[in-house]
Amino acid sequence: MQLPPITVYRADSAIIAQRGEDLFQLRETNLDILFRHEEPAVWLREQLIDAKPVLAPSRWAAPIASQEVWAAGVTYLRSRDARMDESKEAGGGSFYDRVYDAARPELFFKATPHRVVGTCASVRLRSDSLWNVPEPELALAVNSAGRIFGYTVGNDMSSRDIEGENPLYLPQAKVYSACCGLGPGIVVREALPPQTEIHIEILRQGLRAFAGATAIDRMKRGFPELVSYLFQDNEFPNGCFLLTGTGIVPPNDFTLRSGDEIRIRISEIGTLINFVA
Ligand code: DO4
Ligand code: MG
Repeated sequence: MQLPPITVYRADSAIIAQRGEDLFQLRETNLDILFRHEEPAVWLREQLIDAKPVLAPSRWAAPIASQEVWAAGVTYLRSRDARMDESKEAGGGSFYDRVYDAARPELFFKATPHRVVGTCASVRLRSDSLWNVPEPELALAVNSAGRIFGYTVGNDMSSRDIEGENPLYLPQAKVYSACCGLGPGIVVREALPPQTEIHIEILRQGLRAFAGATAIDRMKRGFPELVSYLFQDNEFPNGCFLLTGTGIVPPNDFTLRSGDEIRIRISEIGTLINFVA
C-alpha cells in the first residue's frame, strides 16, 4: 500500500510539512536531519505526531540546507541533439553522442546551497553570455545512504554559447551565482509514475515566449542507475539533490532576457517559478 505523499517546505527559520491540505510546523528546524535519516518518510511521519498547525508564510525558501546539488546530462534525446548542434563548430558533437550511448552517465557538480534559489525568486544570467536557457528537470532528493526519498522541481540554468564553445567550459556554463532553482517543496513519496509530465512556460511581458513538455518515461536512464554512479566512491554525509537532465530545449534562436518569468510544473510535484534578474 502506498502511503500518501508529504511535502516538506522551508520557510525562513522553520520546516513546514503539508499533509493533504494542512500545514504543520515541525519541531526540527534544520532540513539536514531528513537527508541524514535512513528512512526519511518514517522520520517525517513521527515528526508530524506533535507538530502544530500553521498558516502558509508569504514566501517559501529553497528546500535545501547543506546539500550539494549535482546534475545528470544528456539523459534525453532532445538534450543530446541540442548539445551536438550548439557545439558543432567547436567539433564537440561526438562527446554528446557518445555519452548518450555509454554505460557511464554524464554527472556534474551543479551548485552549493548558496547558489540555489527557491520559488518566486530570481535566477541570474551570466554577464559574459549571450545565449541562456532554463533547463526544466526533475530533481531527486537522496539521503546519505543513497536512497531516493523525495522529488522536487529543478531549474538547471545554462549558458549555451559558453558550453558550445568548448565542452571543457561546462562548469562555467553551469555554475555561478543563482544558477539553480529548486522547489517549491520536497515531495516525500514512493516512486513517481512513468507518465509524470514536466512542463515549462516562459512569459515575457505577460505573453508566452516559449512552452514545452516532456514525460519522465522518455529518459534514457533510470534514477537508481544515476544515483548509483553518483554514490560510487563518493560520500554525501548530508545527502544531496540530483537533477535528472532536461528533455526540453527551446529552439536555437531563443535566449532568456532579464524580466522573463520561468514556470516549471511537474505533475504530482508542483510548480517552480523563477524570475530572470
Ligand atoms: O552536457 C551538458 C549538460 C547537459 C544537461 O545539463 C542536460 O542534459 O540537462
Ligand atoms: Mg541540465
